[in-house]
Amino acid sequence: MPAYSFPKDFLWGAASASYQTEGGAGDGGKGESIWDRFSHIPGNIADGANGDAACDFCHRFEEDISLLRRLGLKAYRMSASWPRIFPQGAGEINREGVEFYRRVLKCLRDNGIKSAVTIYHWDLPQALQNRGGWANREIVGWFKNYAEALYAELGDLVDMWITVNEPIIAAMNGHWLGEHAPGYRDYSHALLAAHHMLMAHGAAVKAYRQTGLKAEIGCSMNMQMEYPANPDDSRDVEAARIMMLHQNRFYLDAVYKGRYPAEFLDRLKARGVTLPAVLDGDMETISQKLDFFGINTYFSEYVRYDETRWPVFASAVKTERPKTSLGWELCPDGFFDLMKWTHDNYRPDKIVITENGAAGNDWVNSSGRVEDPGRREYLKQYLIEVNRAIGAGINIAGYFVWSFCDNFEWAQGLSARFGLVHVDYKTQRRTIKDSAYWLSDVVKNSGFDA
Ligand code: IFM
Repeated sequence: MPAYSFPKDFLWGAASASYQTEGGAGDGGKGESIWDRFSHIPGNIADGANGDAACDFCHRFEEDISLLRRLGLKAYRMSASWPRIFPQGAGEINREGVEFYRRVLKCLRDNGIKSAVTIYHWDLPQALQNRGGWANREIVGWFKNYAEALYAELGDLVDMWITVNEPIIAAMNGHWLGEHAPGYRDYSHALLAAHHMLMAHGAAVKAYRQTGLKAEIGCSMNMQMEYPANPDDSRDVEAARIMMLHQNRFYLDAVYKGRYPAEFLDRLKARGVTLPAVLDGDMETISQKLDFFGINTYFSEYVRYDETRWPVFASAVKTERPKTSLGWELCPDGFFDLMKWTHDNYRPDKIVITENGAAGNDWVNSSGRVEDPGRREYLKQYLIEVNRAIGAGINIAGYFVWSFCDNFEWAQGLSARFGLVHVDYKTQRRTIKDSAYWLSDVVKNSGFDA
């Protein structure tokens, strides 16, 4: 038995998302998304790339699925593109889009690979953005209709549903920090968007329960532990506490406790933030019972008090820990703390790690290999913590590496490579990286030695 062994039915997977991989930007009747618009504005993407072609998954999904099978992975997480299903966000459905996803899902099933479909992974139809996007409360209804269409059209082929991917990033990076589509810079606007995303999540779960479908449904939250940079400085200790509220508790309290943390809202209000209007029934909508809770996590943060960073007044500092190519710090012990904190505070029936992984500057060497020891070490260290969490009685049922293939990494463009599989964007040639071969052995042996 391996030193770190996992249950036989542990769900080993890899993840992806529509805009980051599909390409086919104008193909098959797809409408424009906010990312199509945003990525074409000069200066928005670090390397000037966009997702027009990405990994061309649209035309190469069979090859990708055969690689998943070759590696022995049990599950594939992908997202549906809202504007590929409803080019205008609502109204007439695009049959070609539906048929495309049916072909992909059938191919996964034929290869014995489970599908986890994210309903929203950030590519909002531009037509809905033109009507206010996530800041317009009507979006909850638009989203519910879109989710219901997916349940009806694809439900017989899907094994797991994920409603909204990382509401905090879509809301904050897109509406407060201006780094993601649609590119706004207004915290109050971002908080309103977050409230509507959580409502959309809840409305989609509620609608799902009416369908009679048996697949599991959950959400994926972007989370990380926030520690004080200097534990002896009371201002840093307070900054870390506020960042836990901002990053994690705002979302999890809403989903699991049916309320936003009052102390956080009071604090924001006192600092001039306009709070979202929370109407009767909103919190009930948000706090639907979930079949699993998805954690997406990459690093932990060490934060200090920062008087310039309104309205949270906290910012992260770098430590001496090893870093990935994006400067994200390896913090496996923080990953354990995060799983434990989630379990202790919210008691989800089941946790699935729906994203975890490392960016690298990977290339194919002269012998045709992609040597990525940094990623292998990252995966190993983080999986040791998953193993420890399972041993501590936390129900972690699966682990999805972000990402299956290198892909379009949002504001970082195509240069930050997260894949288990290298993609040459000029030729679309795929090369399995060394870390993927290692992971494949881990899956085969249900574990690994130190
Ligand atoms: O690429 C993203 C993904 O779309 C959402 N979670 C984080 C990943 C890495 O930044």
